[in-house]
Amino acid sequence: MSRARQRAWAALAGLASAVVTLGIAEVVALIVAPAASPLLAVGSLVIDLVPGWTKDLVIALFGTNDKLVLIICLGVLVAVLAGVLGLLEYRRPPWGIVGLVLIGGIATLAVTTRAQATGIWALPTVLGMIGGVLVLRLGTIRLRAWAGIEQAAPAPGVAVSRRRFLVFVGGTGIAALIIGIGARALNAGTVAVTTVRDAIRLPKPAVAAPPIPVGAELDIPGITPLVTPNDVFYRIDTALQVPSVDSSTWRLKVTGMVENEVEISFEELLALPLIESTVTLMCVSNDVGGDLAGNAVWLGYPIRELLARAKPHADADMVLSTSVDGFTAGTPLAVLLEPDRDSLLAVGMNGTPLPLEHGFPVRMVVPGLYGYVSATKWLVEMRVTRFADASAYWTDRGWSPKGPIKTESRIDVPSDGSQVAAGRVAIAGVAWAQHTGIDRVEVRVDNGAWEKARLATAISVDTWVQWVYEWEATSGGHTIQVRATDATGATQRDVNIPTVPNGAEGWHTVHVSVA
Ligand SMILES: Nc1nc2c(c(=O)[nH]1)N[C@H]1C(S)=C(S)[C@@H](COP(=O)(O)O)O[C@H]1N2
Ligand SMILES: [Mo]
Repeated sequence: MSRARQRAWAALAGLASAVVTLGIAEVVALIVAPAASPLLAVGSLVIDLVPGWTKDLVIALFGTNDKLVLIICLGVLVAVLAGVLGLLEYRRPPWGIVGLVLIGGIATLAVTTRAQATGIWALPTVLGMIGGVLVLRLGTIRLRAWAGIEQAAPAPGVAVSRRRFLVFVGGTGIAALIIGIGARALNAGTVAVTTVRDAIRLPKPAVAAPPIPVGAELDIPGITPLVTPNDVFYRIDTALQVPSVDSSTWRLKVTGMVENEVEISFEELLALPLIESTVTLMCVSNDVGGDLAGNAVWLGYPIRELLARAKPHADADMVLSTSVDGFTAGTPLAVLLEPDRDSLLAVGMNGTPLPLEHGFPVRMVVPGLYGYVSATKWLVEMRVTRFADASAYWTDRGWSPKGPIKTESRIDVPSDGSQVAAGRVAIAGVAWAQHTGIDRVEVRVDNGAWEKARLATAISVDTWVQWVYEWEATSGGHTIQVRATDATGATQRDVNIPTVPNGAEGWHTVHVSVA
């Protein structure tokens, strides 16, 4: 093979390694944080670093295409550098790899010094670089074998070693290109919607949530916080990638068995009198003692008001809500119409627009019903229909069509398997009977008598309530159990019912050893 040809193929191996680096980085960024893409970070760094006159010149020459020009320039730069690294690694290993790691290091710096970056933002670039190094090394080894510089014994024929090189470099390069472009497009969408979300100023509620009552939050280390901060709020959905829905083009349609179909934009929704309500959201997949539950102050428009405009037919009994990603939930129409239940088209969560993962721009929140039958995120349509005629996502997969939340109680402290010192120990946790309210929580130790726990003040019947029982712990191993009684007088039963098909039931039990 001629020298020129060898150089061209070496440059191609370099290019494949660069594409693999960036492709892996984009895919990892999807999971870690879309803004942690090295392409984006280096591009932004260039914008920050180039002297003012270059920027002015580019804008003067290309106008609003300035970003496109930057991206093309970056692409050309990446391609040239990649070719040079390929050549270097081919002629003088390991200098190509050293160069790649150096450039990757600079990109890592660019990513981790961006606003809001955390250490984990380095991951996409670092993992991408590892992939790139592998491709660069293996690609150039195969090229040397093909050119007859490096011979394995016994040497394969030229045709075989050529095919090995082309399949490896071509295959990894093309696969990474396709996957990388897809991931980049998704990342770009998320970053754009994040910008839109950051610019939103939520209106003041027409009816504010009453202040958290005094004595609602017990001062006990390790107990579940009364209101769950957004960043630790549990997340359950079927979306591999969080949908990016632009609130400025979002519309909600009310369709089906209604007299008037209704369509509403985000701006129109924000202009309506919004109410605030604190509601505990709960997943049907929550095991006894599990943590798939959270409590937030939601801002939204009552669903019954929107339905009143649409005027549902008398024989309808279900609202099938649909998410932009195709998820559906079937909610009893009667529940949504109840005048004293704050079923909301929520736009705000604990004082901010809904986080992307929690359904931005609009989701449903229905007090008293499990999320799978009521809490549709990224909501786009509400179709009024009948349970006899329609079924929702999880109903099609074996879960009950209806999902009222079951009464539960949970021991937060002491945790299962922990060690505590003898003497006064606070056994504490939360209990909930959404939209009914908790009347009593009882604790028993080692199958002894049930003792009444002290209930904190509840925010409302739609939220969990904290409780505590002061226990005189004696040394040895102990079993602690809890049960709650709701406001109708129904006590949690001593059963062991799994989550499928309509929610787990049983007494939460923990074992502790007292020193
Ligand atoms: N679009 C969409 N909405 C959804 C789901 C989903 O998979 N997709 N899951 C539901 C379920 S099962 C629950 S428990 C709640 C969880 O809401 P969260 O992730 O905000 O806690 O969202 C509901 N809304
Ligand atoms: Mo759920």
